[in-house]
Amino acid sequence: MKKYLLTSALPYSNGYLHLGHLAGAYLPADLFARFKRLNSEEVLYVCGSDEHGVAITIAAEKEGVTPQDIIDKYHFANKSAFEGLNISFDIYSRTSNELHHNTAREFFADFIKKGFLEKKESEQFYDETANMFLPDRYVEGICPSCGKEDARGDQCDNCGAYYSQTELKNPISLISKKPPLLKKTVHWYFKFGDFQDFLENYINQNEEAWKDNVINQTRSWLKAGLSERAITRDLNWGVKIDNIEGVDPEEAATKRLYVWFDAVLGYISATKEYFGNDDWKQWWQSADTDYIAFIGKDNIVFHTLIFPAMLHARSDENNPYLLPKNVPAHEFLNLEGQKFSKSKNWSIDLKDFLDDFKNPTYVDVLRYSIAMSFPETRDADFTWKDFVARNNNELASIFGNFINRTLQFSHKNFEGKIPKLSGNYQDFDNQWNNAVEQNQFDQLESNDKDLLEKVIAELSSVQESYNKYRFRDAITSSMNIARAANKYFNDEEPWKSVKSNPELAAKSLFVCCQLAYNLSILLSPIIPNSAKYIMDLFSSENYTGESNGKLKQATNYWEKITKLNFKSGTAIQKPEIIFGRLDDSFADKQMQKLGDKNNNSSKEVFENVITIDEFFNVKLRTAKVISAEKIKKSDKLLKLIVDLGGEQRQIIAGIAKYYSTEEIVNKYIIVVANLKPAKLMGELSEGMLLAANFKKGLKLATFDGEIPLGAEVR
Ligand code: B3M
Ligand code: ZN
Repeated sequence: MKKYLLTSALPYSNGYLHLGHLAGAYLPADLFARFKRLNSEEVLYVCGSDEHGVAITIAAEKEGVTPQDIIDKYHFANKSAFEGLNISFDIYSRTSNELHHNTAREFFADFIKKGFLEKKESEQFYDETANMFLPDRYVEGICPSCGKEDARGDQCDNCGAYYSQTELKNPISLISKKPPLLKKTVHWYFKFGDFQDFLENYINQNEEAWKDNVINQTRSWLKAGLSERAITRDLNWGVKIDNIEGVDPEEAATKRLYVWFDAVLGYISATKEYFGNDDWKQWWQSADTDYIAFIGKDNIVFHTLIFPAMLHARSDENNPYLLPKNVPAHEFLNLEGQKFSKSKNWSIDLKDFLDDFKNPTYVDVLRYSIAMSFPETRDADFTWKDFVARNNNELASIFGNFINRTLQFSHKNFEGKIPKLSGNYQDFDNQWNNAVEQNQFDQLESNDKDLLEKVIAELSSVQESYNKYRFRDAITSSMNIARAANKYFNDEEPWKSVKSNPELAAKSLFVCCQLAYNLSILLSPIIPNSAKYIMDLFSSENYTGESNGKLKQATNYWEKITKLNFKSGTAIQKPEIIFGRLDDSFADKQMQKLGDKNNNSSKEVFENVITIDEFFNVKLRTAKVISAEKIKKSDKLLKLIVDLGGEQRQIIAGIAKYYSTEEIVNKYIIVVANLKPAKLMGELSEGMLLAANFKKGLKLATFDGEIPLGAEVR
C-alpha cells in the first residue's frame, strides 16, 4: 500500500514566523496531508526547527543572548504558532536533539568511509578584530549577480542567486563592520560533481510531473555543472565532527557541519524520533512511499539536487534511501505589495495574528484567504482587503449562508432534525446512494440529478487539483460545490413547498442538511475549525484531517461527500452565525499596524511595566574606563577596570566584537553598580555597562563630555 511521507522545510528558530512562511511551505503541506488523511491514505507529516548555523549565532549576538537561548525561545514560539494555525504535523522536532546530531554524524562518517568527502585547504574570510572566521551570512556585500547592497554571504534575497562569499563585491564583516581578510583554513568538501549524471537522470524522470519553477532552477544548476561543496564551517555552534574515523581530531576540533548538510537530515531524524524504533525505515527506505518535500523557492536546489545526492550517496543494500517524488516549491508571498521585512515592520507574524484574533474562525479565514492567493506559479500578494472580501463574499455569502439557511430552516420547520422522508420520497436516500454507487442518475428528479452530477464532477476536479498541488483550484472547485448547494436550495424553494407540498420540502431539507455536513468534510482541509464546529452540530463522530496519532484513518471521510450519510430524525444543534461580516474599517485598522515600528516596540515594552520603586532598585552610576584588555579564549569579552569616583571595579563586558581595547579606554559610561558579582570565564565581574543593542551592532551609552564619577543616573 502506498504511503505519503510529507516534509515542510525546517524553519530556522531564529525569529518569529510570518504569513509568508505559512504560504510557502506549511499551509500547502497541511492541506495535502489533511486531504490524504481524509481519504484514509497512510500519511506521515514531519517537520521541526532548524537550530544550527549562522542564522542562529547571528540572532544570538543581536539579542545579546546565547544560541541556546535563541533556539529555545523561537522553537517553542514557532511550534505553538503552528498549533494555533492548525498545521497538522505528526511530529515537530528540532535539530539540536542528540538523535539528530548522531544521524548527521553517521552520514558524515559514512561519506568519509566511502570516499565522497575530500579535505582541502582554502582561503576564507576572517575578521581580525573579532578573531574569527566569517562563515556564510557573517559577511555581507554587493550581490555579484544583481548588484543589491547588503546581500547575504550565501544567497541573495533579492534575486535568489547562490554564490560563494568571495564573489561578493565590497565584502563587510557583520561583526566589526570592517572589510574581512582572507585566511587559510581546512574544510571537508562533498564531491557533488560525482553525482551529476545520476542527478540529471533523476531530474529527467521527474520533468513531467514537477512544476516549471522547480525544474527550471534545477536545470540551470545542472547546466552550470555541479562542483564540490564545503560541508564544514569554522564555527562553534552546530553538529561536531569529533571522534570520527578518518578525521584528524585536532583539525576537527574547531569545525562544525555546515547547517544545510545536517538540516535536510532533520527530516530523517525527526522520523526516527517519531517511531523510536526501526519502523522509520518503512518510510525512508521503502519503495511504496511517495516522499513529497514542501518548500519555498529559495530552498529548491537543496531539495532537488543536494539532498538527493546525499541520500543516494548514503544508500547501499542495507540502506536504500528513497528520493523526493516531488518538490512542489512555492514562490514568495508579498504583503500589501511589498516584500515581508521585519526591520521595516512590514510583516504579520503568526504569533501576533493569534494574539490579536482569539476567535478560531479568524484562523480559518486566514488559511482560506492565503490559500486562495498561494504563490503557486508566481509571487503573490496578501492584502487585508482581500482577507475581508474572501470572508464576506465567499466564506460568509456562499458556504456560511448555505449552512445557516439550511440549519435555521430545519429548526424552524422540522424540530431541528433531519426531516422524515415520506410518500413519493420514502426511499429517496437509497435512490440517491444507489445513483452514486452506480454512477447512474436517471431515476432522480431533475434538481437532485443536477446537484449530484455537479457534486461528483467538481469533486473529481478537487481531487485532481490536490494531487497536482494546485491548491487554489482545489478550493475553487470545493466552493463551486457550496455554490451548487445554494442553487439547489433556491431551486427547490422549500419556503413555498413547506406549505404546498410538505413531502417535497422534507426531501429538500433532508438533502440540504446532509450537504451541510458533507461540505464541512470537503472544506475541512482549509477551514478545519469551522468544519469541526459544523460537524459537531450533528453530534456525530467527526474528523477534519488532523494528526491524531494514527497514520492511517479507519474511516474514509472523503467518500462520504457524495453520499447521504444520516437517517431521518438525526438531531442537529442550532448553529451560531459562523462567518460574521467584516467591514472595510477592519482592513484599515490592520493596515495601520504595518510599517509603524515605534508603535510595535512600545507595545512590547508596555507588556512588562515596572513601578518607579522597582526602577530605583537599580543603582546606576557614572564611571570612566581606566583600562581594558582582551580575555584569552574569548572572542566576546573584555576585562575593564572602571572608576566610580573613589572606587575602582573590574567589569567583564561582552563588547569585544564592537570595541577595541584602545577605543574604549577613557570613555565615560553608565554602570549598574549594585549587580550581584559573578564570574565570567573565571574572572570576577562587579557590575555591568549600559549599551544599546540593535540589528547591526552595539553601542555603549556614553556622555559627550567629562562628568563627575560615581554620580547617580536616573
Ligand atoms: N532553515 C532555510 C530556511 O528557513 C532552512 C530550511 C531547511 S530545510 C531542511 O529558509
Ligand atoms: Zn542578487
